[in-house]
Amino acid sequence: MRVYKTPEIRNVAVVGHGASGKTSLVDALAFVAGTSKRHGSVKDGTALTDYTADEIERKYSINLALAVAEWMDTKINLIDTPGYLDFTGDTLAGVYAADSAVVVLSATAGVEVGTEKVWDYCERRELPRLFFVSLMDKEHANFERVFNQIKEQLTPKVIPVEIPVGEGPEFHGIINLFSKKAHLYKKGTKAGEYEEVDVPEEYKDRFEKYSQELIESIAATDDTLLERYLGGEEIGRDEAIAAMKAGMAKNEIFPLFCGAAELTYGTRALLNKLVELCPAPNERPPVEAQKWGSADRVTLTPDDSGPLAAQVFKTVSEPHVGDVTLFRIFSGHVKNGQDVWNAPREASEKLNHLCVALGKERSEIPELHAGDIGVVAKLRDTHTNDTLSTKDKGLVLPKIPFPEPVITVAVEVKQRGEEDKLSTGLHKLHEEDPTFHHEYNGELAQTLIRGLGERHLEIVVGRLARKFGVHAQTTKPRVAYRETFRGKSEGQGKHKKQTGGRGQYGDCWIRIAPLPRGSGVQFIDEIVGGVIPRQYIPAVERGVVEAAHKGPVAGYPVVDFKVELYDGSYHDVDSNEMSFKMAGILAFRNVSPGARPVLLEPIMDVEVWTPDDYQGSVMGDLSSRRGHIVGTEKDGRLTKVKALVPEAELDRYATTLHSITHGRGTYKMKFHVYQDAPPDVAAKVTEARKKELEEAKA
Ligand SMILES: Nc1nc2c(ncn2[C@@H]2O[C@H](COP(=O)(O)OP(=O)(O)OP(=O)(O)O)[C@@H](O)[C@H]2O)c(=O)[nH]1
Ligand SMILES: [Mg+2]
Repeated sequence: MRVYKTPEIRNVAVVGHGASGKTSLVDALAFVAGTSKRHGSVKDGTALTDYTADEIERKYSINLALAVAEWMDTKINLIDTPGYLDFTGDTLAGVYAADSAVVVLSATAGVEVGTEKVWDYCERRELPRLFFVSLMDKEHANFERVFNQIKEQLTPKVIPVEIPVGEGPEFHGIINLFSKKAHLYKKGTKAGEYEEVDVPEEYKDRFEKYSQELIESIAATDDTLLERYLGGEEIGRDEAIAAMKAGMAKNEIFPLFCGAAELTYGTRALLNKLVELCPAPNERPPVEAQKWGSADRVTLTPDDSGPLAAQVFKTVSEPHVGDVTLFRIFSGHVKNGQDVWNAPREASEKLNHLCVALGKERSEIPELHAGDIGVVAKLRDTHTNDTLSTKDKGLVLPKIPFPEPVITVAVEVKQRGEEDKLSTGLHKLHEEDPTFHHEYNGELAQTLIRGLGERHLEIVVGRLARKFGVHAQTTKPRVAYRETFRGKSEGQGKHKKQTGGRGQYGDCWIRIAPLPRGSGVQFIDEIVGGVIPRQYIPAVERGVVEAAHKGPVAGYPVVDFKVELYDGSYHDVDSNEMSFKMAGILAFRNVSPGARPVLLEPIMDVEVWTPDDYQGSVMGDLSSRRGHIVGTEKDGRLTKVKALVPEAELDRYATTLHSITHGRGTYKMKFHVYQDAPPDVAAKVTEARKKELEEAKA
């Protein structure tokens, strides 16, 4: 592959709902352009950008992946992104690396949840976009319906540039409104070849209607053009294309194309338009970066002579290769073998074997110009969302705002002794995928993993086995219950041992009383007359505090109470700190059961955003989880439901919400307060805990 200059580059993210045909489209575009020598297919596991073992097995995209279509002396960098919301972090990364996007829709399913999601991502970046309605050959395909859905649900500024000839199994051609010609495809077309004919008689009316709409929409984006159009002047093809490109750059117009990627129908016209309508990197607004080590900001344009700033938007770890880094150059240029600098990590890196990627194939390239996308393996300390610059001009680009995890599960190794391998593996996986998080929770004695959905975490566990040889299984995360007291109680703790030589003696009397929520543990020394010598009092406190880690109800930490130490006795020879600490432990154990101990459960503050249609089901479900609805309010197109729900009832809530709202609902939750658990819940938790502690002993 040759080296392309900045104006000859198009960075295009291919986005859309799951199974809308993105990967098939990317494969077809690269093949029809001749850059890829083989027409692959998702079904056979040979698609260019679905090449990992997980993807081949499951037949859907999990990772963002790159391909190239060289067309009209232009390099189109195609960024294939996953449609499933569990992998939406990669989709967002793709959008941030791109200068424009193709929004792919299925001709049978139309606008879906995932389409709305990627539309929002593109809006954030104000990316110029075009629509491609694929799968036009599928039974029940309906171009008009999809067009209307886009108009109503995404943008009124959508305008068809092509209309299909036939739909479903009859689909065999496309009328282009710019060229005023029809392209007819023969069965068995290999690489999008067509016969060009005049618009068929029976399509004349539709053609006229759509052509009229198209030219009016284009004219509406430009005042002088509009004037000429209204004055009855003809607007030429090149002029119309230029105006459309300018309108797209301002997000004032979104052209609509159609085809059947798998059959390669409609791919040539789309390639033409990606070159003609999508911006080169230098036609996009500049970006701001921060000078490392100072508060100064610099404005960067994709200029070869500018300071180097390249953003790592994806890291893949490949068997036998290690980490492969995908980056987009926002300013400056790089040469094969060049040294670069990762300022925040103070890491010097060498770009050995600088490459461009065509699916899993990588080919070495001598240099990459500003705005281009490249791939390099074996960087030592560079991860997703880092910026590569040079040592004399350390720069940091704004980070890609990856989504926060929505689901948490616990993970444990199947074989004892693999805990270290587990933690190393999880750490590596997080560096690869910033939407995946992990932590060890000492209190729960569990490793928790968080991600964007059950499918996401399932893939993570699979990768652990495949890449790091750690076989793990997921379990329910434990709940961090607490205990406290409702009443008062007092009594003694006495530790006395007489063994051979020197004995042990400590004796104390304490009073336990409840405190308001959030007060913690207070220890009050009320000893008078030296019945316990000063130096032993802190030891008693340590004993009490230690014993309170395991409460009388079910062995959970006890909170919000005070302990008054009011009496005791000592022995001149046998008393020491250890003995008084023991006395404190015993005192707590003796006295605490009498102070009406209760179990506290964590209550979460939950906010759910749902379309109105599902509001009733969402609220019903929250109530069935012992939730208390606090209120509802309108939030744009959605309704926000606020509720307080016990954490114990929220296990895998993301999955339920997804199914109740058909993927449209989202939620956030954070810890709110500890509250008395109802007696039946407390009884169950106590029972379960008893078993757990017994098992741990065994
Ligand atoms: N009939 C028909 N089927 C197609 C066409 N394009 C893709 N398909 C099939 O539709 C399914 C989904 O295609 P993909 O290309 O994997 O869709 P995707 O958008 O990449 O899906 P995700 O990666 O899950 O987001 C596969 O079974 C394809 O074989 C087409 O033009 N016509
Ligand atoms: Mg795909």
